[in-house]
Amino acid sequence: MENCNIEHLQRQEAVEIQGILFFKGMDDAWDKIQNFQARPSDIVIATYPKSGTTWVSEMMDQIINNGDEEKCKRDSIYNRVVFMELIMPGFSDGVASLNKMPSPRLVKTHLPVHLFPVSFWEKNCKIIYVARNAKDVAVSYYYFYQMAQTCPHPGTWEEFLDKYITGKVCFGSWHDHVKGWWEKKNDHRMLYLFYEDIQENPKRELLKLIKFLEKDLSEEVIDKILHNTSFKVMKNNPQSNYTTLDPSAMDHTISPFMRKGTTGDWKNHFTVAQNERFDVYYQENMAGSTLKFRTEI
Ligand code: PPS
Repeated sequence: MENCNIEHLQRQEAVEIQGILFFKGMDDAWDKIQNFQARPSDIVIATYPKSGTTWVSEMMDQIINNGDEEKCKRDSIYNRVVFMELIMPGFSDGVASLNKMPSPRLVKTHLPVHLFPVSFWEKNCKIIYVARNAKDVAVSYYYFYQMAQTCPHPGTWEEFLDKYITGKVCFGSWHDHVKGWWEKKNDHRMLYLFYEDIQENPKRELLKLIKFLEKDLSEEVIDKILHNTSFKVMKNNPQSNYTTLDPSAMDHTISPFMRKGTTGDWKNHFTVAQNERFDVYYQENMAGSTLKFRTEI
């Protein structure tokens, strides 16, 4: 991603690819995305938007750099962990950036599992998937749609929630995303984490990540990483809070990227009627799945 004025790219209509909405620009680059050439040492962070991507990305970069905080301040999070499929000419070309990057590369994706480039499976890359409960994601995504000017118009909260429930937001249905990746996890080198678990016990989840990445770090380094990836520290770190992007791309006066960082904020936004409708839809779509979420901790 580039720190430049992108007024010409603001509020474009989403484009539909194989029934799923994406940002304009990705349609023209679709073949390039699908043919992405992975390297065996690539480490992927896969998420549905607003599920803890930046949080876990920062942890991953800190882990592979042995907790060296100065090294981790070398660049903004979006250049350290590159959003592969974000291709918007004049603003971002994730594939081109990754092609130039030395190994080991940290790769961010929001693609649903069935649209993830096959090269990653063929090269047996390590994948970390992070999932967050659907209600908090809805709220976080709504604020993000307002502040991120590359998103289509969010409409009112009621309108946005309706689009979210029916999967008519960028990157498609939350249900399909979390279930799709969950079903894949036993066939592949994948660590499936939950935002709520990280919040409840960050050390326990960080240790899982360290083990998965086959690193051996001292207690002192682990504590340092925990400190540097806390919400408060990341919110005040320009290299992790997205304030290095031009305001024409993200307007933090509308809502900061590092907004609340909590579980249960949905209760401050859902009306009783919206919650009831959401629960009905949720039961229908999650019936039979072994995947369970917590909406409060
Ligand atoms: S994106 O745009 O999809 O990459 O967004 P993503 O990083 O997945 O999600 C952003 C939400 O994660 C919260 N966040 C954190 N929570 C707790 N601790 C830490 N360190 C942290 N870092 C980011 C961020 O505040 C967004 O959630 P909300 O609920 O909007 O605050």
